[in-house]
Amino acid sequence: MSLLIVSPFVVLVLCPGVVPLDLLSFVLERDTSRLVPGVHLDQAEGVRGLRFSSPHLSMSFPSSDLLPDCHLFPQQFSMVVTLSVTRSNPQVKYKYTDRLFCFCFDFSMNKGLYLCDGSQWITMLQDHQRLDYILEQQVLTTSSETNDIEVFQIAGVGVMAALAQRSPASGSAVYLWTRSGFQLYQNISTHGALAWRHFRIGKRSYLVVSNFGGGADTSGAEVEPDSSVIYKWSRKRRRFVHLQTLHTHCARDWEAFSINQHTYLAVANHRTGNNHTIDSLIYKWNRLAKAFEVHQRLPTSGAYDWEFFTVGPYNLLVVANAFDGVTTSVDSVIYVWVNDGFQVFQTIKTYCATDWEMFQIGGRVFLVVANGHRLADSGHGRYAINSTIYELDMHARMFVRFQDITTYSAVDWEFFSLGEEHFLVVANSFSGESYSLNSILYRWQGYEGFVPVHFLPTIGCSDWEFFTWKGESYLMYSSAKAPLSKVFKLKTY
Ligand SMILES: [Ca+2]
Ligand SMILES: [Ca+2]
Ligand SMILES: [Ca+2]
Repeated sequence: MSLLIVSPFVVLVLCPGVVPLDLLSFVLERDTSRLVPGVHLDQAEGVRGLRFSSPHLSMSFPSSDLLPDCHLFPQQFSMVVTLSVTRSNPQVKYKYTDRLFCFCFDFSMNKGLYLCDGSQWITMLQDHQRLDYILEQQVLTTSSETNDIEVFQIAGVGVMAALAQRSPASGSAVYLWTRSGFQLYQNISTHGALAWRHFRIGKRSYLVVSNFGGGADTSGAEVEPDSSVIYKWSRKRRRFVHLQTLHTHCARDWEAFSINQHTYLAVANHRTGNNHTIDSLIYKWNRLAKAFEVHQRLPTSGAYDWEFFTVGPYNLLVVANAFDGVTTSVDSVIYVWVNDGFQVFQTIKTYCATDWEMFQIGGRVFLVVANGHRLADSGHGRYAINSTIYELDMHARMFVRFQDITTYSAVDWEFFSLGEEHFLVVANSFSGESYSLNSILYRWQGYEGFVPVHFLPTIGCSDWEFFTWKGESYLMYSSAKAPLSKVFKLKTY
């Protein structure tokens, strides 16, 4: 994770005579003769401070350089500083001690100011916005049906969305968010794209896409090998350029993560011809070769999704196994990183598992699985089945069932927070008869768990993505059955 100071509005007020400390000194005191670009000294009512007028990449550095014991950064945040104060601030009540405090000004997800005391985030100031209703903001006509969306940000460019599109003729589109919604930015040649993932190595942005090649012939043999392609964001050309091609097998998902400052990618190889019990691979970035190399092979059964997450010092990776060639009732596996590789931590019975989503509420850790369908003895599938939320039992050191939710061939769960409210939206893709059905938005209601609050009609829903931009929150869905995607604005009050 990299720390990037991005807010154009923050004025950090320091008491007279106090020099910038800790995190700020990292970026400000590299060359004390001059301030880094975008930072100006400011004086107001007897106090001197620093004004950040524009973000600058030279102010980024890995947060792990400074905070080895702080594992609790939210996924998105705007700024973390440490302050030395000798008197209490009227707005933010705290006293100076010799302990290291991290402050998080979060303008993206839970607007507010948070204090990390080394073990947890304490809310100091928070915008108490609540979800009112959902507005259709944009109907995006796409060149073909879409299997997956990846929404990400490129510094200095903005919010982008890469759509994994079915048609080999038109390839896949990367859109840029503008005042009038998503506009086509770059078209990338793909064939039967299944999934995109954005990731960073240091300050550089990358995208990886999985292509489903020719599939299999009647004997079940692969016609032409599938491949996944990694693209690098070229700051000069302001577009994605080819970096590396990897041989994959109907890869349904790519996951990116870093452990001990090394970058890894996990691919979910779904099948080779008709064979679903194959290996999925973990790749590691080789800094010298500037390429990914195979690091570990893990046996999977019709793998559909990888989800990486951390709990305290532990690095965990869970695979959604969908099908073993006979049944969809197979074990999905949670792995834990030990020494230099993943070992089995726990197995969980799933039914054509297509997605895992990890989220935290308070100090509680949850995993929710999207179960696609169960095969009956007749060979027909049952699509209205339970998808299950599991909670990590910290004492038993295992995930235990927390709540069952009926879903309809679920293919994706998306968790997000607005103010102090937490939500899950499920992509229901097929009722057993129709692809036109509601995706459902659930709100966290404590003891009751997640309760349905909004019903969103979709057609062949394949993915939901949440994103924020300039203080507004949005949801986007893609369709695997119609050439359209939709962006919704979350109206708050
Ligand atoms: Ca996605
Ligand atoms: Ca997932
Ligand atoms: Ca999603």
